[in-house]
Amino acid sequence: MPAGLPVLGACPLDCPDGCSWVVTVRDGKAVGLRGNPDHPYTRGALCTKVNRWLERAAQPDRILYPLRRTGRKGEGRFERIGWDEALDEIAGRLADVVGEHGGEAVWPYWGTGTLGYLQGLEGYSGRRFFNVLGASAHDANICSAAGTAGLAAALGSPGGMDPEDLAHSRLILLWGTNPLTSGHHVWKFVQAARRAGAHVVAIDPVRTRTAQQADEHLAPLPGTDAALALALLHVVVGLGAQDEDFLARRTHGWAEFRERVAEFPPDRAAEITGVPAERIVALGERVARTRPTAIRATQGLQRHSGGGAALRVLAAVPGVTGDWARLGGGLTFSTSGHVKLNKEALFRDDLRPGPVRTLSMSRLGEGLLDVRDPPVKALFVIAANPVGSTPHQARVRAGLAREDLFTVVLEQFPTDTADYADIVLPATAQHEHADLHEGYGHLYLTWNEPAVAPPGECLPTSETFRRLARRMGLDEPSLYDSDERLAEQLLASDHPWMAGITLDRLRKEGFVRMSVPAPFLPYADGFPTPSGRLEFLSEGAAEAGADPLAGYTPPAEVTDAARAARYPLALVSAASHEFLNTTFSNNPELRRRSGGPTVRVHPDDAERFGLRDGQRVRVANDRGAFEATLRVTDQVRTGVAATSKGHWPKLSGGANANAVVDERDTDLGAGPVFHDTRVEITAIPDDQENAR
Ligand SMILES: Nc1nc2c(c(=O)[nH]1)N[C@H]1C(S)=C(S)[C@@H](COP(=O)(O)OP(=O)(O)OC[C@H]3O[C@@H](n4cnc5c(=O)[nH]c(N)nc54)[C@H](O)[C@@H]3O)O[C@H]1N2
Ligand SMILES: Nc1nc2c(c(=O)[nH]1)N[C@H]1C(S)=C(S)[C@@H](COP(=O)(O)OP(=O)(O)OC[C@H]3O[C@@H](n4cnc5c(=O)[nH]c(N)nc54)[C@H](O)[C@@H]3O)O[C@H]1N2
Ligand SMILES: [Mo]
Repeated sequence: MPAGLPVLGACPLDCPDGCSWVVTVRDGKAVGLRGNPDHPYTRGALCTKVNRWLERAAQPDRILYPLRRTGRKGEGRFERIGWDEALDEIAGRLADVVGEHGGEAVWPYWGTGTLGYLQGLEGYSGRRFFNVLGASAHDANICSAAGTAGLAAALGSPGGMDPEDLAHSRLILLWGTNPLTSGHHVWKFVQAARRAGAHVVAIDPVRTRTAQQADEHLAPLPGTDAALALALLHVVVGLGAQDEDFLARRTHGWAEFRERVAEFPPDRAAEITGVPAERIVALGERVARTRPTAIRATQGLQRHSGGGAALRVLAAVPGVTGDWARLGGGLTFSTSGHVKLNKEALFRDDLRPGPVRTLSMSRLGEGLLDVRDPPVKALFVIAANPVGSTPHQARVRAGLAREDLFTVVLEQFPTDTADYADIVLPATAQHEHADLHEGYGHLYLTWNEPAVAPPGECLPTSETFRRLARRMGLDEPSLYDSDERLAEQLLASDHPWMAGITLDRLRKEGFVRMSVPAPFLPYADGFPTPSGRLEFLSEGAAEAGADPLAGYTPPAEVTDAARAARYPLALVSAASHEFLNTTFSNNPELRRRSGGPTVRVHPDDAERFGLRDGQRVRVANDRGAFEATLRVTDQVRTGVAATSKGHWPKLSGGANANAVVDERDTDLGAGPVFHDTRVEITAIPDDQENAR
């Protein structure tokens, strides 16, 4: 490490690990960045991507000044303007829109570029400002909504076990999660369990980096996990290995759920999932005899029509085995359910002039093209790149191209989305602003102290909205609270887990573990559901239009037989190793390492469709198409095509995987269905390729 002053900060990215980092500052410049060795989860290591954080922040394509569009929408031609001019124009246009169409015609579209409470999604920086205007509410459902809703139905909260307690597990099911790519710090705890003799199973249609390191890998067809889990329970119950005491005292609806389990013998599940029945029986026997068993499920398997149902059934597994009562047993999805910050005090939704409608982050195309009364007339895109990240790219582009839409994009880089902006405002990067973070894969809060002055005329998002409020002449005093004041309000929580956590302490120590009981058995005293028990049978789910009983919901694009026949492969577009969503995708070195967009298929499927390794192909359906290089490999099971999310469309021939993804909701939580997408793959003829 270079000599200089260490400044403690936090990685802002949308990743469960929420790392604590140390910036080294010399002569006012950030000259080094490393993982905080003292943080129990980060333990000194960052990742392939964030090791290049400072390099990314200093890239020549960084946006440093406010910009005004001079070309057509989408063309990406801009001129530099001053902040005064930018704020005047935005304030004027906003006042017109609100005056003519009402506040709900304004859509503040927050993304996951930073999860900070002060600058980003968690706290919705600027939310107070938009509340005063009466803007539409934004449902940030793009990532984990289905699983969160499914777990809420079953457990009452998505919190689950502390991932660090995986170290105490004897059997770990890594289910629809690829931690060695999407959040590798949990691996230390998996390895600790292994050293103590634990068996690790990956359940994923793709033999990922993680699956390659596991002791065993099962490759179900996408969207069929609930059927697999029900069959594992069928084996458990067949062996009489259910925990009758736990079931009687702690669960609701066991008699009904037991009948549902009986409907899924391994043979039937084998047909649905494509996993051989004897593998299901063997794993079911292992679950039956191994205490404690833990399930690590993250977002992958809930990006399906039945994503909510899948998490309900997965949460039921430790209910049947009684593992919820054991340290190292249960399920972990997102620890954010355990964070007890005073979010109401930060959000101030009471500032709204009245009730407002909610618009869905995963349905931006619909929001801009179809929504009426009032139509969306002003769009603020904050730390998001929806052209690259949101379903049905063609519709997103069509919406953003509307001439009567006023679009402001707060960004660090000239993304495909920024290309549609009327005004682009330059945003600071994490080491240039203050923020407060949780990690959704651990139980620590982390403070991010600004390490250096912002480059050019970049401003923190919080400051941008203070200036805009002033420009609009808004007199609500809380719009002008400083970042420190906001952090203090957020930390002022009377929940016992927040006891003793102050801004002073966070600043001094960098991070603080929430004061959860030790050992941490989150549902030791019951579940936060209406019945106080784990609910196999849930009235809340029934009210949301789902099956009252936890069960299997097939993927919609499979149930539609005509569609499945027309588009023979199920496309999974999961986390890429080199990018974080579309963040880092414009870093030259990481782009080079990614090898550009690829799509992997099994040798049998390649033969079936007459495709060869290394060929340029078109991955398409009736919504659109993207181009990729074909990789023929048995890492992918038959019937599946695997690509990765995150490529910038404009650096990849104009489209990425979201060109083919539908704007359709999951069963619970109204999340997106990224991995529930049927496609066909055809070779791009060589002459066409040469002509390009
Ligand atoms: N390097 C890197 N890290 C990231 C991200 C990134 O883009 N790059 N993204 C971050 C974000 S925003 C998130 S939400 C998380 C997401 O990280 P994960 O939760 O790991 O989610 P995915 O990468 O979407 O999918 C994980 C695995 O699920 C598999 N999968 C897909 N469908 C199914 C299914 O139906 N059943 C089963 N069993 N498996 C299935 C995929 O093949 C994939 O290997 O990672 C975060 N970390
Ligand atoms: N096909 C497919 N698509 C997916 C997924 C998938 O599995 N498959 N996963 C989805 C998931 S899990 C998620 S979370 C979404 C994420 O989708 P988005 O929320 O749109 O995230 P990104 O694409 O990373 O874009 C974030 C942008 O924020 C900018 N940014 C970073 N920090 C700041 C800041 O401090 N201030 C401002 N103003 N800007 C900042 C970055 O430069 C970047 O351009 O993508 C989804 N898209
Ligand atoms: Mo995400």
